[in-house]
Amino acid sequence: RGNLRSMQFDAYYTNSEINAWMDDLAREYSFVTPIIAGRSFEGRQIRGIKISHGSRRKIIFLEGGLHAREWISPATVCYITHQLLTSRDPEIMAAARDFDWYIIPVTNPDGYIWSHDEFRMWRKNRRPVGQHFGVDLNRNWNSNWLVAGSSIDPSTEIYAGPGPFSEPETRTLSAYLRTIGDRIDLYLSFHSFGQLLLVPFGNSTAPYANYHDAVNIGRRAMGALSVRFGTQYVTGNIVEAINYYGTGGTIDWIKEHLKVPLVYCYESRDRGQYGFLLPSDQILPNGQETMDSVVDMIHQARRF
Ligand code: ING
Ligand code: ZN
Repeated sequence: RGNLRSMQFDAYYTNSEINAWMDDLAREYSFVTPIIAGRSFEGRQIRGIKISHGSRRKIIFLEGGLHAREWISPATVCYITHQLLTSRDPEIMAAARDFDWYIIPVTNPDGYIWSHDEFRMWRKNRRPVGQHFGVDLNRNWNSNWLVAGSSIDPSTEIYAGPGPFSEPETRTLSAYLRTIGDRIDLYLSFHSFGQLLLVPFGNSTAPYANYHDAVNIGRRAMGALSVRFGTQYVTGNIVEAINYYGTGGTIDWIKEHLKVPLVYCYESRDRGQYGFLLPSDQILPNGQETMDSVVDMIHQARRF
């Protein structure tokens, strides 16, 4: 498991299997290069790959595994990567060629490893805080930090940390993103679960410049997602779609500080039957329908 030929998407992969697979990809394809987008609290690299057939093209950024227990997220990011590299579908081949793809399957490696080895339902990173552990990396970004749907109590799942960007994962990844931010056309953050497509912001329904375009593109893409298996997603900002608040999240910072035109957070399958424990036989269908939606988004964004 973990090597190029055996990535079958019929099981969830560990952090080291995903790393081994990325190493294989970089060896196999001349246009794939390893990237290091930051480091974790426990000192691991935040690793990814770049797929690039040219220089300084517009970027599509895929970020997975910010929350440890949402295993379908790294799996989906790996599936999309696999499709970009192996599909014979002309639209997918064109998408792979026409953009620089920056892909990070596991943004919170310490947490992901903890979820595999010690406690399946772990969400946060692994920083010790007094008697407790972990900062919620989707509340730690420097955008409306601690304003809503976040906590200063380290015992909670939504602990925002002692300050904005207090955590190495968010601090180093945001610094990396700043170096390429002006070229990012589309940023996709993968979470689970709920079958939602979220747009910024986490504390307000007030529309911003291209809010309506972003929602319309998202809705149409979710129509494309539903074609294959009938899976229904709801599109909207976090307040409308989930009906709770949450600030200091990745997508809000990307929108506010990098001004990326299209920024979405997928909340993948399912709607709660299995929740975070989505059976591994859904990795493939979830990946396929998600890929369908990404292809549609790119199709729309090209004309945007
Ligand atoms: N959901 C996200 C969470 O961090 C979210 C929803 C997205 C909140 C974007 C804020 C910003 O709560 C899960 N399942 O992690
Ligand atoms: Zn999440």
